[in-house]
Amino acid sequence: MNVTCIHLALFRFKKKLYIYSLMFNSDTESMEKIVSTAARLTRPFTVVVEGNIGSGKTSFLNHFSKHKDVMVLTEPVNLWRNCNGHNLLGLMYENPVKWSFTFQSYVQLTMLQNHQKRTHLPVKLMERSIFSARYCFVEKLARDGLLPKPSAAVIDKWFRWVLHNADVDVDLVVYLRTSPETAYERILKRNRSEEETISFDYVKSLHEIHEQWLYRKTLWECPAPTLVLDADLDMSVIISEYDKCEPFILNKVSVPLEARAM
Ligand code: 8LK
Repeated sequence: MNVTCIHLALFRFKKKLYIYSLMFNSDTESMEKIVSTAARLTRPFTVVVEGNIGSGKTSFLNHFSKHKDVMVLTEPVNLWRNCNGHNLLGLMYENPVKWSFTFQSYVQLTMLQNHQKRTHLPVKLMERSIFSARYCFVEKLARDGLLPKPSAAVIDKWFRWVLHNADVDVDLVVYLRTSPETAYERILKRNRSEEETISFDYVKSLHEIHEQWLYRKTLWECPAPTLVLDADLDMSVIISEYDKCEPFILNKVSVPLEARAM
């Protein structure tokens, strides 16, 4: 057992001990307080929002960031753009053969940091995850031969190690499902400087990987039940779709095992 495992085991043990001590020692404390303390000490209901580039994740997160019970964690793009002064995102798009491994290693680390972030709020809503990092983006780069096989193997080893040794558990996946055409149109419209080189073909094949993973479920494992939203809808209409899925996100209602588009 290594040091990280011991720390993790010790933390879980202390947590349980504290909850038991509350339950057995307090005659005045109400059950409600015990339950809320236990909830605070355990992981929040964790939702990850997945989808192609340009699928509208930012609008979705902005919508839920107004909710008092939800901690929103956006993709750490600013970190990717400035790793000790280096714009890794820009370098990756400029020269993927040279920089994909560096960029994806950092993405994996920053995603793990987001999974590990604590909150006293009952719900944590993350933009993408360590799962899409490995299953969609690393996969795409490896398939295209832009990430050499030995480099992809190292990222995969790290990923598997993390799954077994850290808490990256997810309770719900929201898949913002767009057509590649709509996603590409939105990418062109937002005009992010690093993304100038993205081609329609790239968006199309990234779409296909998302479909296999989260819609058809023929690729990889899904880390949690999936809610599929029609994210092609216009902004004026999509708000009502967000509202419809609110009870699932706030953990008021469980998602049926095979939930499809709402
Ligand atoms: O999402 C912001 C930009 O970063 C977009 O151009 C796609 C790129 N990106 C990537 O190449 N690999 C990634 C993510 C984003 C997110 C994860 C988890 N992996």
